[in-house]
Amino acid sequence: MIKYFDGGMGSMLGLRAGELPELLNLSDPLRVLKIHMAYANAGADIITSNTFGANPLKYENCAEIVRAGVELAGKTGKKVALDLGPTGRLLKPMGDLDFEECVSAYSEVVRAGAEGSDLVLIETVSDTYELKAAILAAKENCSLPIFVSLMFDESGRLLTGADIKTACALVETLGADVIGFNCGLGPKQMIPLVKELREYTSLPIMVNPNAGLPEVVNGKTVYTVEPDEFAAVMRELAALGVSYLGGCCGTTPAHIKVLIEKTKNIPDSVPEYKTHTIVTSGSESAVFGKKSLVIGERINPTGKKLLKQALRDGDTEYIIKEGISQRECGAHILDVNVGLPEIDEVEMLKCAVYELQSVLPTPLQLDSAKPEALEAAMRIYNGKPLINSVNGKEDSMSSVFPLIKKYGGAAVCLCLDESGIPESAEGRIKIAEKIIDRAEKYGIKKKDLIVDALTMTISTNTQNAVETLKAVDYLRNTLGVHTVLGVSNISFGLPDREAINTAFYTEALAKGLSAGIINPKSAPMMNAYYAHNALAGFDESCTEYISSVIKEEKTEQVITQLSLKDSIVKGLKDESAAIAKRLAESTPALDIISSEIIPALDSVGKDFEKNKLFLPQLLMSADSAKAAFDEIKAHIIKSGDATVKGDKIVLATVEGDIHDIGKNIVKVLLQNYGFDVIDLGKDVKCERVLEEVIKSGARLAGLSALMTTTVPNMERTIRLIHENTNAKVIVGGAVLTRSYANMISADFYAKDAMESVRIAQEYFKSL
Ligand code: B1M
Repeated sequence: MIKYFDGGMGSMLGLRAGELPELLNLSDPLRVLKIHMAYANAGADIITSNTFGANPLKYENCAEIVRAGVELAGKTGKKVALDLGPTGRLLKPMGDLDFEECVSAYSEVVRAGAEGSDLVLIETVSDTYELKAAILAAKENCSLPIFVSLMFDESGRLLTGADIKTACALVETLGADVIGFNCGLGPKQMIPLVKELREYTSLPIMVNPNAGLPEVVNGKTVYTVEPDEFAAVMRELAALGVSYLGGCCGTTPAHIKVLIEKTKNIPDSVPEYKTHTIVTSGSESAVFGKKSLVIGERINPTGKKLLKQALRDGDTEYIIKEGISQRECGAHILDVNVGLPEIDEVEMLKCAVYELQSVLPTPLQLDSAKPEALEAAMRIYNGKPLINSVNGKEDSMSSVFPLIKKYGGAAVCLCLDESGIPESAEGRIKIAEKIIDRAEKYGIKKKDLIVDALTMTISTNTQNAVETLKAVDYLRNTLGVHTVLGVSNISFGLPDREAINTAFYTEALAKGLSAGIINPKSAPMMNAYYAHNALAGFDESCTEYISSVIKEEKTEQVITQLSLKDSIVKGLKDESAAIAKRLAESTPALDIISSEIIPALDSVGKDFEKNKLFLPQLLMSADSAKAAFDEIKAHIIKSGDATVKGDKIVLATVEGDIHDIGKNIVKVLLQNYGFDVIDLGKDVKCERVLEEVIKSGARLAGLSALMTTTVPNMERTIRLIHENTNAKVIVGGAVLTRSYANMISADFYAKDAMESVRIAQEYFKSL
C-alpha cells in the first residue's frame, strides 16, 4: 500500500511579511496544528514537522523550535517526519559554511527532534555536499529511517550539478532508506525523473511535487494545479511504482484528499535490486561496465621527485594541476595517494581531497594504507569514493569496511591476506571470495567491491602475468565481480617498461578488466585503451579513438603553459593571481581584462548554460577571476597618478543580483580616473541606493545588473532616484543593451568599464 505524506506547509500558513514559519511553533502553535490536523483528516499517514528552516545557523533557540514542531506534528496521532531543509548557506568552497559546521548544525536538529519522530526527512536537497552532512548528522545522532527527497530541475540536475544517477549512488551508499523528489517541479515534470530514478535505485521511492510550476501573478508566486488535476497526474506517477506520495509548495489538504482517493488502489512497488557499480564526485559519476575505466595513477609520490617536494611544501596547486592534466588525458577517476613518512598523511590526504574536489568534477580514489587517513578524507569527500584499499587480512577488513558502511564508497579489494600473495590465480580468487563474503556481513554489497588480482613483475617470474590475467578473467566473467589492476608493476626491473605495460594492459582489457590504474599521460597506454575500445565494439563510429589521436599532442603543453584565460576557466585561483601579476608588468590592465578575464568568464558562462559545467566550477572560475583582478587592481593603484578630486559616484549591483566582478572593474577604473566612488556592494536594495545618493549628494549613480530577472530592480532604482533627486544614472552589465537602457529610463549606458569613465568625465564637465 502506498503511504501518504502531507502537503505544503509554508504556502498554507499564509505568512505575513517578515514572519518566519518555524517560529510559529512557539508563538502561534494553534495555527500550525490546524494545518497538521487538516492534512491528517485528509488521510495523510505521515505529518511533516514544521522545522524545514529550523537550524542553529538561523535560530539561537533552534532546539526549542524543533521540539515544539515535532510535538505539534505528533498531536495528530500520525507518523511524524522530522523535517530537515537546506541550511540556506552554501558550503565551502562554494560558500562560507564549513562541512563540519554543517554536520553539527543538522546534528543539533536531529538531537532535538528525534524523540517523538518516526523518520528523518532530508528534503528539498539541491546540493550533494549538504546532503552528506545531513545524512551523517542523522546517522550519528539517531537510528530513525532516513528519507531523502531531492529537488531537481527539469533537465534532471541538482543546483550543484549532480544528475539522478550520481545523486542516487550517493544517497544509497550513505545508507538512506527511501529516495525521491519534492519541490521545484509539478507532478507532470516529475514523471520522467521517476522513470529514470527507477532505473538506478533499489530503494522505495517517494514523490512530493508542487501544485504545478510556480507562476508569478501580480508580483506573487502562485501554484495553479488544482486538486483533481494534481491527483490525476499523481495517478500516472503512482503507476510507475512508488511507495510514498504527498505534496509540496502550493498543495493543500484538498490536494492530499483527492490524491489518496485516486491512488489508494494502486499497489506500492519497490524497484528491484540494481547491480550498477558507480563511484561519484558531487556532480559526476564513473560507471563500471564493459568499457574499462581509466584511473589516473599520477597523484602518488612513489618514484616522483616533484610530487614528493610538493607534498613536503604543502603545494596543493601542484596536485590540482596533476589532477587536471590527467582528466584532460582521459582519466575517469583519480587516485590520490599522499603517503610520505615525513608528512602528516591524515591532514595532507584530507587537504588534497578537499582541494581537488573544489576544482575538479572527477570522482576520486582515496588511497592510503592508514585507516585514519582514509577516514579523514572519506568524511569530507563530496561523493561516493573508490577506496584503495582493503585486503583479505582480518584487521584490514575490520578497519576499512565499517568506514565504508558509514561514509559510503566502493572498495578496491586486494587479493592478499595474512599468508601473503598467492602465486596462483586460484589462491587469489579464494581470497577474493573471502573478502566478498566478509563484506556482505558488514552490509557492503558485491557490486561495490572491485577486486584487484595484483600485478607482480614478470622479471622475477614469467608466469606472473599469466596468473593475474587468469584471475581477472575468472573474477569478471565467472564470479561476476568488477576488477582493477595497477598495471605498471608488471614491468618492474625491465628495460622499456612502457612496451610491457602497454601489452599487459591490452591483454587485461581483453579479459574484461573493469578499470586500470595507469598513467593517462602515457600516449602508448592511452592509445592501447582507445584502440581496444574501438576493436571491442565499445566506441561507436570510433569517435573517441579519433578524437584521442587529435587531442594527444596538446596535453602536456596544456599544463606547462597555462594562459590567464585557461587558468581562470580551470578555476586555479593562485595560478590566476600569479599569471595576472606577471602580465600586469607588461600589458595594459584593460587589455588583460578584455582579452583574458572577460573571455574566460564568457567561456565558463556558456558551458554553464549548456550544462557542461555547474555552479561549483562557475564559482571557482569567478574566484580565480577575482584573484587575477585583485592583482591588476593593485598594479593600477600602484602606478596610477590620478588623485581623487571629489566628484562622487554611488555604485551598486542591483537588488537580487550578486554578480559584482564587472561592477568592481568599473569601480577601480573610475577611482583611477579620480572619481570618489561610494561602493554599496552587490544585491543592494533600491531604497538603499536612493538613501546614499541623497546622503552623499552624489550627482551620478552607477548600477550594474547581469541577469534578466534583476533588470526590473534596476528600473525601480532608476525611477526612485529620478523621482527623488536630480542625480543621473549610468547603467551597465552584460544583460543590458543601449535600447534596453533607454527603455528603463537610464540616463547613460556604458558597454564596458572604460566607457563608464568617459561618460562620467563628460557628464561632470557639463555641469
Ligand atoms: Co552567474 N549568471 N549566476 N554567477 N554568471 C550569468 C550572468 C549567466 C549569463 C550565466 C549563464 O547562464 N550563461 C546567468 C544569467 C542568465 C540571465 O539572466 N540572462 C547567470 C546565472 C543564471 C546565475 C545564477 C542564477 C546561477 C544559479 O545559482 N543557478 C546565480 C545567480 C545568483 C544571483 O545573482 N542571485 C549565479 C551565480 C554566479 C556566481 C556567484 C557563480 C558568479 C558571480 C561571482 C561574482 O560576480 N562575485 C557568476 C558568474 C561569474 C557568471 C558569469 C560566468 C560571468 C559574469 C562576469 O563576471 N563577467 C556570467 C556569464 C557571462 O556573463 N558570460 C553569469 C565578467 C564581467 C567583467 O563582465 O559583469 O558584464 P560584466 O561587466 C562588464 C560590462 O558589462 C560592464 O563593464 C564590465 C567590464 O568591462 N559593466 C558596466 C558591468 N557593470 C557596469 C556598470 C556600469 C558600466 C559598465 O556603470 C555603472
